[in-house]
Amino acid sequence: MAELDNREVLPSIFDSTSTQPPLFDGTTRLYTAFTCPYAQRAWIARNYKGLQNKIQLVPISLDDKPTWYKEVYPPAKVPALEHNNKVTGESLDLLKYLDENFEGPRLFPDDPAKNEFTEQMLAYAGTFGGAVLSHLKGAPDTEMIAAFDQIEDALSKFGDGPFFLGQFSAVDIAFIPFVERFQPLLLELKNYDITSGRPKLAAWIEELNKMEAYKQTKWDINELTSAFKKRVLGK
Ligand SMILES: N[C@@H](CCC(=O)N[C@@H](CS)C(=O)NCC(=O)O)C(=O)O
Repeated sequence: MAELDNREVLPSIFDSTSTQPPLFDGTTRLYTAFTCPYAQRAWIARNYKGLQNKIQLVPISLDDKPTWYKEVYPPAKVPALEHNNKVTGESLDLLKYLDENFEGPRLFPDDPAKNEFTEQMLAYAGTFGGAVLSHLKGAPDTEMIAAFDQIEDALSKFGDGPFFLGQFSAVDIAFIPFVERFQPLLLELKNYDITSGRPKLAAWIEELNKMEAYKQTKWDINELTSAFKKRVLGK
Protein backbone atom coordinates (compact mmCIF):
# COMPACT_ATOMS: atom_id res chain seq x y z
CA MET A 1 0.00 0.00 0.00
CA ALA A 2 2.58 2.55 -1.18
CA GLU A 3 -0.06 5.27 -1.44
CA LEU A 4 -0.91 5.01 2.22
CA ASP A 5 2.77 5.06 3.17
CA ASN A 6 3.09 8.49 1.56
CA ARG A 7 0.14 9.94 3.37
CA GLU A 8 0.86 12.89 5.66
CA VAL A 9 0.19 11.95 9.27
CA LEU A 10 -2.87 14.04 10.01
CA PRO A 11 -3.59 15.61 13.39
CA SER A 12 -6.58 14.50 15.46
CA ILE A 13 -9.83 16.34 14.96
CA PHE A 14 -10.55 19.17 17.42
CA ASP A 15 -14.01 18.92 18.96
CA SER A 16 -15.83 20.57 21.87
CA THR A 17 -13.60 18.74 24.35
CA SER A 18 -10.31 19.85 22.75
CA THR A 19 -8.02 22.53 24.13
CA GLN A 20 -7.50 25.50 21.84
CA PRO A 21 -4.08 25.72 20.21
CA PRO A 22 -2.38 28.95 21.35
CA LEU A 23 -3.60 31.78 19.12
CA PHE A 24 -1.05 34.16 17.57
CA ASP A 25 2.01 32.37 18.88
CA GLY A 26 3.71 32.74 15.51
CA THR A 27 2.51 29.40 14.15
CA THR A 28 0.68 29.50 10.85
CA ARG A 29 -2.44 27.36 11.09
CA LEU A 30 -5.04 26.26 8.60
CA TYR A 31 -8.31 25.60 10.42
CA THR A 32 -9.98 23.02 8.27
CA ALA A 33 -12.40 20.10 8.17
CA PHE A 34 -11.39 16.99 6.30
CA THR A 35 -14.80 16.57 4.69
CA CYS A 36 -15.38 20.21 3.66
CA PRO A 37 -14.89 20.99 -0.05
CA TYR A 38 -14.11 24.67 0.63
CA ALA A 39 -11.47 23.76 3.18
CA GLN A 40 -10.09 21.18 0.77
CA ARG A 41 -9.27 24.02 -1.64
CA ALA A 42 -6.93 25.65 0.86
CA TRP A 43 -5.47 22.27 1.82
CA ILE A 44 -4.63 21.41 -1.81
CA ALA A 45 -3.01 24.84 -2.25
CA ARG A 46 -0.92 24.35 0.89
CA ASN A 47 0.28 20.97 -0.34
CA TYR A 48 0.93 22.10 -3.91
CA LYS A 49 3.04 25.02 -2.70
CA GLY A 50 5.02 22.64 -0.48
CA LEU A 51 3.99 24.36 2.75
CA GLN A 52 3.32 21.23 4.80
CA ASN A 53 5.97 22.20 7.34
CA LYS A 54 5.00 25.88 7.42
CA ILE A 55 1.23 25.61 7.72
CA GLN A 56 -0.11 23.38 10.45
CA LEU A 57 -3.51 21.77 9.94
CA VAL A 58 -6.08 22.21 12.69
CA PRO A 59 -9.02 19.99 11.75
CA ILE A 60 -12.27 21.12 13.33
CA SER A 61 -15.25 18.86 13.93
CA LEU A 62 -18.21 20.49 12.21
CA ASP A 63 -20.67 18.31 14.13
CA ASP A 64 -19.16 19.09 17.51
CA LYS A 65 -17.37 22.41 17.03
CA PRO A 66 -15.14 23.70 19.82
CA THR A 67 -16.71 26.82 21.38
CA TRP A 68 -13.36 28.63 21.12
CA TYR A 69 -13.44 28.41 17.34
CA LYS A 70 -15.88 31.34 17.15
CA GLU A 71 -13.27 33.48 18.88
CA VAL A 72 -10.59 32.37 16.44
CA TYR A 73 -12.75 33.08 13.40
CA PRO A 74 -16.14 34.68 14.18
CA PRO A 75 -18.00 33.32 11.11
CA ALA A 76 -17.01 29.92 12.61
CA LYS A 77 -16.59 28.41 9.16
CA VAL A 78 -13.72 26.52 7.66
CA PRO A 79 -11.31 27.12 6.08
CA ALA A 80 -9.57 29.93 7.98
CA LEU A 81 -5.90 30.75 8.03
CA GLU A 82 -4.05 32.10 11.07
CA HIS A 83 -1.02 33.98 9.78
CA ASN A 84 0.84 37.13 10.82
CA ASN A 85 -1.43 37.78 13.81
CA LYS A 86 -4.67 37.67 11.88
CA VAL A 87 -7.19 35.06 10.83
CA THR A 88 -8.74 35.19 7.38
CA GLY A 89 -11.24 32.96 5.66
CA GLU A 90 -13.08 32.38 2.39
CA SER A 91 -11.51 29.62 0.36
CA LEU A 92 -11.09 31.48 -2.93
CA ASP A 93 -9.58 34.51 -1.17
CA LEU A 94 -7.24 32.16 0.67
CA LEU A 95 -5.94 30.72 -2.60
CA LYS A 96 -4.85 34.22 -3.58
CA TYR A 97 -3.52 34.96 -0.10
CA LEU A 98 -1.45 31.78 -0.04
CA ASP A 99 -0.06 32.58 -3.48
CA GLU A 100 0.84 36.16 -2.57
CA ASN A 101 2.28 35.50 0.87
CA PHE A 102 4.08 32.16 0.57
CA GLU A 103 6.73 30.60 -1.61
CA GLY A 104 6.19 27.63 -3.90
CA PRO A 105 4.77 27.14 -7.38
CA ARG A 106 2.34 29.84 -8.44
CA LEU A 107 -1.41 29.24 -8.41
CA PHE A 108 -2.32 32.40 -10.31
CA PRO A 109 -0.98 33.10 -13.81
CA ASP A 110 0.98 36.15 -14.97
CA ASP A 111 -0.36 35.96 -18.50
CA PRO A 112 -3.17 38.57 -18.77
CA ALA A 113 -5.52 36.37 -20.85
CA LYS A 114 -5.13 33.48 -18.42
CA ASN A 115 -5.51 35.84 -15.49
CA GLU A 116 -8.78 37.21 -16.83
CA PHE A 117 -10.05 33.68 -17.47
CA THR A 118 -9.05 32.69 -13.93
CA GLU A 119 -11.17 35.49 -12.48
CA GLN A 120 -14.12 34.47 -14.67
CA MET A 121 -13.84 30.82 -13.65
CA LEU A 122 -13.49 31.60 -9.95
CA ALA A 123 -16.58 33.78 -10.19
CA TYR A 124 -18.37 30.93 -11.98
CA ALA A 125 -17.51 28.28 -9.36
CA GLY A 126 -20.47 29.21 -7.13
CA THR A 127 -22.93 29.21 -10.04
CA PHE A 128 -21.63 25.82 -11.14
CA GLY A 129 -22.08 24.34 -7.67
CA GLY A 130 -25.52 25.91 -7.36
CA ALA A 131 -26.70 24.41 -10.66
CA VAL A 132 -25.63 20.90 -9.66
CA LEU A 133 -27.00 21.29 -6.17
CA SER A 134 -30.41 22.43 -7.44
CA HIS A 135 -30.65 19.34 -9.60
CA LEU A 136 -29.62 17.09 -6.71
CA LYS A 137 -32.38 18.75 -4.73
CA GLY A 138 -34.96 18.03 -7.44
CA ALA A 139 -34.75 20.71 -10.15
CA PRO A 140 -34.71 19.55 -13.79
CA ASP A 141 -31.33 18.54 -15.18
CA THR A 142 -31.02 21.32 -17.80
CA GLU A 143 -28.86 23.73 -15.80
CA MET A 144 -26.74 20.94 -14.35
CA ILE A 145 -25.99 19.61 -17.84
CA ALA A 146 -25.22 23.12 -19.12
CA ALA A 147 -22.89 23.66 -16.15
CA PHE A 148 -20.84 20.55 -16.94
CA ASP A 149 -20.85 21.47 -20.65
CA GLN A 150 -19.43 24.84 -19.67
CA ILE A 151 -16.64 23.07 -17.74
CA GLU A 152 -15.91 20.90 -20.79
CA ASP A 153 -15.68 24.04 -22.97
CA ALA A 154 -13.52 25.82 -20.42
CA LEU A 155 -11.11 22.87 -20.40
CA SER A 156 -10.65 23.38 -24.16
CA LYS A 157 -9.78 27.07 -23.91
CA PHE A 158 -6.01 26.69 -23.50
CA GLY A 159 -4.77 23.68 -25.40
CA ASP A 160 -1.39 23.30 -23.74
CA GLY A 161 -2.23 20.87 -20.95
CA PRO A 162 -4.96 18.89 -19.21
CA PHE A 163 -5.78 21.65 -16.74
CA PHE A 164 -7.98 24.72 -17.16
CA LEU A 165 -5.04 27.04 -17.86
CA GLY A 166 -2.88 24.29 -19.36
CA GLN A 167 -0.79 24.17 -16.20
CA PHE A 168 -2.28 23.36 -12.79
CA SER A 169 -3.71 26.48 -11.13
CA ALA A 170 -6.19 27.97 -8.67
CA VAL A 171 -8.98 27.20 -11.14
CA ASP A 172 -8.41 23.44 -10.86
CA ILE A 173 -8.32 23.78 -7.09
CA ALA A 174 -11.58 25.74 -7.04
CA PHE A 175 -13.51 23.05 -8.92
CA ILE A 176 -12.06 19.64 -8.05
CA PRO A 177 -13.40 19.27 -4.48
CA PHE A 178 -16.92 19.79 -5.82
CA VAL A 179 -16.52 17.60 -8.90
CA GLU A 180 -15.07 14.89 -6.64
CA ARG A 181 -18.33 14.81 -4.68
CA PHE A 182 -20.77 15.53 -7.53
CA GLN A 183 -19.48 12.72 -9.73
CA PRO A 184 -20.49 9.83 -7.40
CA LEU A 185 -23.57 11.65 -6.09
CA LEU A 186 -24.98 12.25 -9.57
CA LEU A 187 -24.23 8.68 -10.53
CA GLU A 188 -25.87 7.26 -7.43
CA LEU A 189 -28.85 9.58 -7.10
CA LYS A 190 -29.53 10.56 -10.72
CA ASN A 191 -27.85 7.78 -12.69
CA TYR A 192 -25.93 10.56 -14.51
CA ASP A 193 -22.33 10.06 -15.62
CA ILE A 194 -20.63 13.48 -15.80
CA THR A 195 -17.74 12.21 -17.95
CA SER A 196 -19.88 10.55 -20.62
CA GLY A 197 -19.36 12.56 -23.83
CA ARG A 198 -16.95 14.88 -22.02
CA PRO A 199 -13.42 13.64 -22.77
CA LYS A 200 -11.70 16.78 -21.44
CA LEU A 201 -13.44 16.47 -18.11
CA ALA A 202 -12.54 12.77 -17.91
CA ALA A 203 -8.87 13.53 -18.68
CA TRP A 204 -8.82 16.41 -16.19
CA ILE A 205 -10.09 14.18 -13.36
CA GLU A 206 -7.58 11.49 -14.32
CA GLU A 207 -4.65 13.94 -14.30
CA LEU A 208 -5.66 15.43 -10.97
CA ASN A 209 -5.77 11.97 -9.47
CA LYS A 210 -2.07 11.62 -10.28
CA MET A 211 -1.19 14.73 -8.28
CA GLU A 212 0.16 14.14 -4.79
CA ALA A 213 -1.00 17.57 -3.55
CA TYR A 214 -4.57 16.63 -4.35
CA LYS A 215 -4.45 12.91 -3.55
CA GLN A 216 -3.33 13.73 -0.02
CA THR A 217 -6.58 15.62 0.53
CA LYS A 218 -8.93 12.90 -0.69
CA TRP A 219 -11.13 11.48 1.98
CA ASP A 220 -13.15 8.26 2.01
CA ILE A 221 -15.69 8.92 -0.72
CA ASN A 222 -18.51 7.18 1.13
CA GLU A 223 -17.92 9.40 4.12
CA LEU A 224 -17.90 12.48 1.88
CA THR A 225 -21.10 11.59 0.07
CA SER A 226 -22.85 10.62 3.31
CA ALA A 227 -21.79 13.91 4.91
CA PHE A 228 -22.99 15.78 1.84
CA LYS A 229 -26.34 13.99 1.75
CA LYS A 230 -26.89 14.64 5.43
CA ARG A 231 -25.75 18.27 5.57
CA VAL A 232 -26.90 19.51 2.18
CA LEU A 233 -29.70 17.24 1.02
CA GLY A 234 -31.07 16.45 4.47
CA LYS A 235 -31.05 12.70 3.65
N1 LIG B 1 -17.72 30.71 1.34
C1 LIG B 1 -17.00 29.90 2.29
C2 LIG B 1 -17.80 28.69 2.65
C3 LIG B 1 -17.18 27.86 3.76
C4 LIG B 1 -18.19 26.90 4.37
O1 LIG B 1 -19.41 27.04 4.16
N2 LIG B 1 -17.70 25.93 5.14
C5 LIG B 1 -18.61 25.07 5.86
C6 LIG B 1 -18.15 23.63 5.91
S1 LIG B 1 -18.07 22.88 4.31
C7 LIG B 1 -18.67 25.51 7.29
O2 LIG B 1 -17.66 25.78 7.92
N3 LIG B 1 -19.88 25.60 7.86
C8 LIG B 1 -20.07 25.96 9.22
C9 LIG B 1 -20.62 24.84 10.04
O3 LIG B 1 -20.81 23.75 9.53
O4 LIG B 1 -20.82 25.05 11.22
C10 LIG B 1 -15.63 29.54 1.66
O5 LIG B 1 -15.52 29.52 0.43
O6 LIG B 1 -14.68 29.33 2.42
